[in-house]
Amino acid sequence: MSIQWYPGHMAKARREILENLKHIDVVVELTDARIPASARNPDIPEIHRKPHILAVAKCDLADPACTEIWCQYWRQQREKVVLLDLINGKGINVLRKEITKYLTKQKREPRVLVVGIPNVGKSTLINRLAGRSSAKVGARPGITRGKQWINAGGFRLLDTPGLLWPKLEDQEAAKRLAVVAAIKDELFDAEEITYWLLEFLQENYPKLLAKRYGLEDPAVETGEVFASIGYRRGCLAAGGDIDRLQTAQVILKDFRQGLIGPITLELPQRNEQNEGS
Ligand SMILES: Nc1nc2c(ncn2[C@@H]2O[C@H](COP(=O)(O)OP(=O)(O)OP(=O)(O)O)[C@@H](O)[C@H]2O)c(=O)[nH]1
Ligand SMILES: [Mg+2]
Repeated sequence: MSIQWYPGHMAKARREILENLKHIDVVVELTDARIPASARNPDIPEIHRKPHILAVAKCDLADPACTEIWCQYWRQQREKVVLLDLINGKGINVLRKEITKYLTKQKREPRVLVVGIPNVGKSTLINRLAGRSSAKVGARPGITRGKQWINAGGFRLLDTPGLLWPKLEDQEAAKRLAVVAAIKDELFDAEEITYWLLEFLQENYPKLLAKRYGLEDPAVETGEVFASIGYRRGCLAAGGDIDRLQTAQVILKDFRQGLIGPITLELPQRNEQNEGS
């Protein structure tokens, strides 16, 4: 099954971002700490020609040891990086300071563009920077549909709809995007994605998986892990079998809320890690 999502509002948002870019003083590119690479570069290379800050949201949901590896990698790449936990407001003041460093004195109010994939936290970040709830926020992708300027006292912020790529060439990345809810749930097979996630957790986070679901042996076949979670969580269909869709939804929801534990789904590729070192 191939995962793709590029509705009309994304194509329009991309065009509008390009049109507005000449008026922008600083770009804040938001990525997700659980999938720092797959969540980046939403098909607008032009944003890198502006003063650029990489803001990393959802650090509270990511594995701190992996975040440290990513930070080392970004340092090698000479990226300006700010780590954020937008739920608890961590990193906001650091980001505000970094933004204002780039803002030179000029007649008009400086303008800051916030870009990133759907559901990564752009509107939440803007509300935090503005100190009030001006932008609509939600746990589903595709909440922001059109661009919106918001005053943050000292500069203006442009909130934009989440962008993906016209074609998701890398289907492994597409799976990670589906797991973190950057892609609408209706557009992929929840059971297939959950199997993929369980295999990853069995290999990389077996203890967290076993603890969350009371599994005696997290190394058994993935189908068995899936079924025992379904039974334990009471996801039952008629006839006493597990309800497979409901089981998948429970696991995805647990992951997205951080209930399995702090987990990162990818590290820098080895060739990326060696670059510049
Ligand atoms: N745990 C955690 N949740 C976050 C963080 N930042 C944002 N969220 C949650 O992520 C969800 C999406 O946030 P939004 O601000 O609506 O995301 P967006 O990027 O504007 O999404 P679209 O407008 O759909 O593209 C909301 O449920 C937020 O509460 C964070 O740092 N940590
Ligand atoms: Mg939004």
